[in-house]
Amino acid sequence: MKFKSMNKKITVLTGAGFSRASGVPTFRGEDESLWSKYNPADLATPQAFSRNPTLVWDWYKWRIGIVLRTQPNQAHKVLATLEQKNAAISIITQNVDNLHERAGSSNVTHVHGEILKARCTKCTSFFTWTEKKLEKTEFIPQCLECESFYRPDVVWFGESLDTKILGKCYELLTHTDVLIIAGTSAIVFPVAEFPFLAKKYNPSVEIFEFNIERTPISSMVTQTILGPVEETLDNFFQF
Ligand code: BJW
Ligand code: ZN
Repeated sequence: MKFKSMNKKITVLTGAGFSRASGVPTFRGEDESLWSKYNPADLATPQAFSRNPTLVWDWYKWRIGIVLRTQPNQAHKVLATLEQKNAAISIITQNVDNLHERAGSSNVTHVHGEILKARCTKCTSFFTWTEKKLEKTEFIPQCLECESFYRPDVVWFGESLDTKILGKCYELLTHTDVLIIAGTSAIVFPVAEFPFLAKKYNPSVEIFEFNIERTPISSMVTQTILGPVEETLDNFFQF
């Protein structure tokens, strides 16, 4: 199928499958996925961090290393090219990597935070991870201003999403002509509600899902395009 992007507002919602071809592990599904090897309750909750910050930071440092050393794939590049060609495109990503930005997309909203950023658990201090900093940081990173621990600047289970960021998402979702949902299992709330919200506000919104398998939202979208998104997205748009 060839989709003409001219004069249409496009919102793209991406998930872990979008970065899979770049070597960033997904959370669910395949044997190598994070939650088939690790328990999220031990690593991705505020309680896990209070109990064992060293364990949590060791796991995040491993994942930060993967993100620092990887490159955007063809799917990231397709979205950046669309923007270059003046398509009205906005990206909402659940991904904590920065691969959309590194491919050249500028309108990117991170709903679950950014793994390359760390923020102080007490004050407003934060920093960005680099390869050098990762190499030098042996223990839990600690704030120079107030001596508290830093934590990864991501959204853990049981934590609320930033209200300003959610507001931006609602604005995009309720004013879009086309919603592309790619590489997400669509089971984590509140993001899992986004396609329903878009359809509620605009019943004629066109929703295209890109995934290697069907998901809980497949029955409500206009069309599901099955296959690896790094291959199928390129063919979808008429440049
Ligand atoms: C390909 C491909 C290829 C592979 N091409 N496709 C209502 C009901 C029930 C529970 C809740 C509820 N409301 C809230 C909750 C609790 C919870 C939740 O939703 N739990 C569910 C598991 C049921 N939600 C929360 O806690 C959220 N907070 C919240 O709602 O606050 C208010 C509240 C709190 C408590 C109670 C009630 C209200 C916060 C959620 C934070 C999620 N955090 C994580 C970790 C981020 C940090 C980090 O990276 O470490 O975010 S979990 C993880 O899942 C990560 C992801 O962003 C998120 C979504 O995953 P995603 O992107 O969909 O990836 P996968 O791996 O699941 O799927 C990959 C897909 O790609 C698959 O479909 C593959 O087929 C496909 N694929 N290769 C195309 N090449
Ligand atoms: Zn501090």
